[in-house]
Amino acid sequence: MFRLGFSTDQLDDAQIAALERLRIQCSSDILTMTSLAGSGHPGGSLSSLPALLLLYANAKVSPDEPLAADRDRLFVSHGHISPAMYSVLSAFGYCDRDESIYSFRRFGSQFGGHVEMGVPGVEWNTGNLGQGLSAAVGSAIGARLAVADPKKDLREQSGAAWKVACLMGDGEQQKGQLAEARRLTVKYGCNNVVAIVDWNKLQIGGDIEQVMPHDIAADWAADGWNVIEVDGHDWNAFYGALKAAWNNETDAPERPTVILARTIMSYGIPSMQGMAKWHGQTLGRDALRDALAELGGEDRFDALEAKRDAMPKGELHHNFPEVPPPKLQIGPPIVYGLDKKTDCRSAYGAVMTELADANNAERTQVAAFSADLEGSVKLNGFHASSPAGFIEGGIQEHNSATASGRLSREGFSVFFSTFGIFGVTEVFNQQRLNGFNRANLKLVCTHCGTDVGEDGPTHQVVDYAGLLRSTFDWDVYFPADPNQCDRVIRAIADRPGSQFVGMGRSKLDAISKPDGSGPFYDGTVGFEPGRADVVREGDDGAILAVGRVVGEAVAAHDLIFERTGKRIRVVNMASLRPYDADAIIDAADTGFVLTAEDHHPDTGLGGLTALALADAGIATRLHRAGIDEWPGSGKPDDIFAAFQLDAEGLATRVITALG
Ligand SMILES: Cc1ncc(C[n+]2csc(CCOP(=O)(O)OP(=O)(O)O)c2C)c(N)n1
Repeated sequence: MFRLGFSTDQLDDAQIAALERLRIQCSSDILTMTSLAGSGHPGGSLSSLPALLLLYANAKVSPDEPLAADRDRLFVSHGHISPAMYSVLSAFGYCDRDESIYSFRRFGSQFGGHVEMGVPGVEWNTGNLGQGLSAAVGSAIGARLAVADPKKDLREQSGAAWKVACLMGDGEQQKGQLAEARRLTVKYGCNNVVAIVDWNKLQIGGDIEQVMPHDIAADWAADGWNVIEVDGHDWNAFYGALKAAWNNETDAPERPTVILARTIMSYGIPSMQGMAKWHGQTLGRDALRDALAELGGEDRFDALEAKRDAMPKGELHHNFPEVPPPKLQIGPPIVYGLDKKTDCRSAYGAVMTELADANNAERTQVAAFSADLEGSVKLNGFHASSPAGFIEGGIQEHNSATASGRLSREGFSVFFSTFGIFGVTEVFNQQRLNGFNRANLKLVCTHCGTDVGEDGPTHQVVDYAGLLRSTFDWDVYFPADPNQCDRVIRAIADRPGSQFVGMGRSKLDAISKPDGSGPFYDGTVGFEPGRADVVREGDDGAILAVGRVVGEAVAAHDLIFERTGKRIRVVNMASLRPYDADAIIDAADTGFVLTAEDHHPDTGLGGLTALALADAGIATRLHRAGIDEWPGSGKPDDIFAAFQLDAEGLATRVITALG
């Protein structure tokens, strides 16, 4: 396998000839696979090839151990250049060359339309432009944390366990998330990052200056990066720039470096060069023959077409490698008594401080991102105990979502906390892709629902549980009180997968046992995803409640009994995914079900309950209480009363419904 490893200052003729041979092989593969698929992106793939070839020839990566802990991490952000990525990975021995060509974009193949981790050597699934650098900086922070003194702020330290590269498109530079990522990279001293822009001056719509005028070099420089411009088709010049950036042999070695590689779209095929239409258009059979002749490449279309046609019918699989979080010291629960109210976020903060104390003394294992809301999300204790592990990402939630998601695939337990409106709805696509990337992120959001103080509808997120439940990956939990919050956080701290925990801002009473002898969630009751808890027994009807409304439902249970003598079951549905279908079906046996939530009832617990009952073929009386129109500014208690979600309102709903 061809290898340089930055071992020479200058490439000699033999090395350049070897790189040229690889370029022609990969260019042929790019043209052939896109023609066979009848779709894909040849233009940017061809211009991005030199960067990819130099990266795989020099970085510390190996097909023998694609996930080696100390490998360099190579990210491709403009995921549409998957043909280039697959051709280079096959040339370097990561995957089967023929299969990458004939099965490209076929259902059931791991060689997906955009860069995907089913192919060994791919670090992160990309395709939605502008996110790759955020993943790269997440990885780079992991490399810094791996060698950092946990008791000192990362910014006061240097060193990194691995290098990170991120290759991007030039049209892609228009995305704002890139600026967020640039700033975080500089803030945390990640000079272990090398960014490369494939500066072919074209994007789908034509000239990048026509689509969106933008001084790319000035932007990177303004955010504190070293900027090197280079001819991306001059092997020695590009190699020299990459080596200088990689080894921090620049005038400002403490800074990360971006290489703006001037390239030509569809490089190597004169009849296609410099034409935007080849961004996403493929060649027919005859045109392919001509293009391969121009390139000097081998024409293998017919043989591979036969293999493509002989492929068995594909099966759905996303066989992405899992990288679980570390096993942690979790510690015993903190039990909150009935004598005083506590907000769930303070309970969260208390567990986080304990996790930091127990796990981050020698080296950082738990990290937490904030978005300029450290005090509000109660991460101050964690920050004080674990200065290195606390990452303040600023008001840059898109970047923080992706960066924290990626960091969670680097062997750390990673939390990201902000208000629900900013952690989910603001950045839904980033969270969706964290799920698709098999991240292990713990997204713990405070100020959920209408429980945000008096901030009003812009901040009252009542439409987010359904968003997360509509993905295929996210688990969704809403603790009912500070005790359950403590148990939930402990349960997920070292659990793999994407997990969301939502809570409000207010102080709450601990849910009591039915006889009032102590908290329902005492030290003996842990949290199990997918398990609902009957907190009050009853067979005259049932309230299924979630989050802060559970306490109101418990109080409603007493009011209803006092007024009618009826016993209404109250079920805490804290886990909305996975969810407890049996608890819902059992509740229907009572003949009347009221769902109650601080959320849009169509897309939260109410909708879920309707589906669960319909799936089970059960007809029952179902009422759904929730926030069923834009709420408004006001005290959470007043809003609850207005939407009949307080104890009185729930009791009235039930008594009226039961006649
Ligand atoms: C966030 C996002 N918006 C739009 C697209 C659709 N899209 C795919 S490629 C592309 C143009 C990218 O241009 P550039 O980065 O210059 O890549 P090149 O044309 O050089 O391959 C667009 C708009 C996308 N993938 N992601």
